[in-house]
Amino acid sequence: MDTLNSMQVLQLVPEFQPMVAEYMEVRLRYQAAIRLVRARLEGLDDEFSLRRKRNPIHSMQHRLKTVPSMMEKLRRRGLEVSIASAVENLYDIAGVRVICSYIRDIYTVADALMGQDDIRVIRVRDYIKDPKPNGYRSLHLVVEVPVYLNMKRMAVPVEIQIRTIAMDFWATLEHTLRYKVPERVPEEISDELHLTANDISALDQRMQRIHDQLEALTSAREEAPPSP
Ligand code: 0O2
Repeated sequence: MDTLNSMQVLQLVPEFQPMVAEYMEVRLRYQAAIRLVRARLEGLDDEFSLRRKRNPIHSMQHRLKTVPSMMEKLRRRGLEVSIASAVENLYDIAGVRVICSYIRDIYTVADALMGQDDIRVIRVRDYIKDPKPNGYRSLHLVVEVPVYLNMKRMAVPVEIQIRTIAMDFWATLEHTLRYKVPERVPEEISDELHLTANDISALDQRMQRIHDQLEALTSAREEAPPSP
């Protein structure tokens, strides 16, 4: 059976029904913001590819937070549970995830995006330099981007998570594992999971070193004068 989309869930739960029309309107601006962020990131990737002959971005995903998930977050934080309150208080209604090949690519992509003068940086959380206690690593940015609707410009927040393929592998599995166990994960299992996050981080660093060594070799070869 197909899973229900966010609008279908809204229509089924009586509590959420008054929110339907309001959400339809609000969704437009977040969809437009996601399109803009993706286009900017694709542009950066193309430019890097032309100049450096490789793509820093391996892949991208995006999602709009579902209404039940927005309402649950507002409830958890003790805030008013409404679409207006979600728009006012949540930065992650629109989310883009960028998967990079190497750790340094994460910062190259983030700096280039944050350097665009119509993009306002609201928040940077570097869970790579300071991983979460469970070992989670990613660079999280919240940026505000300009969106035009009804001939009016508005600034719309988008949460961008940037991580390597290896960090994404860990976060994806950890997320599904956590949902399998509704109660607290036993300590020895969370300790083991934390160790795997450290292993993955070490792997990322080794891959970066290998990449740097190969780049140095290639550029030395390109700069060497032709043999007589
Ligand atoms: P979903 O469906 O993934 O979006 P904020 O409300 O943004 O001010 P929050 O939510 O604590 O505060 O922000 P944070 O910690 O910067 O980022 C939250 C998001 O990061 C989560 O979204 C996850 O996507 C991801 N994340 C954070 N910690 C972990 C973790 O330990 N493991 C995994 N796998 N992902 C993590 P949501 O809201 O959970 O849902």
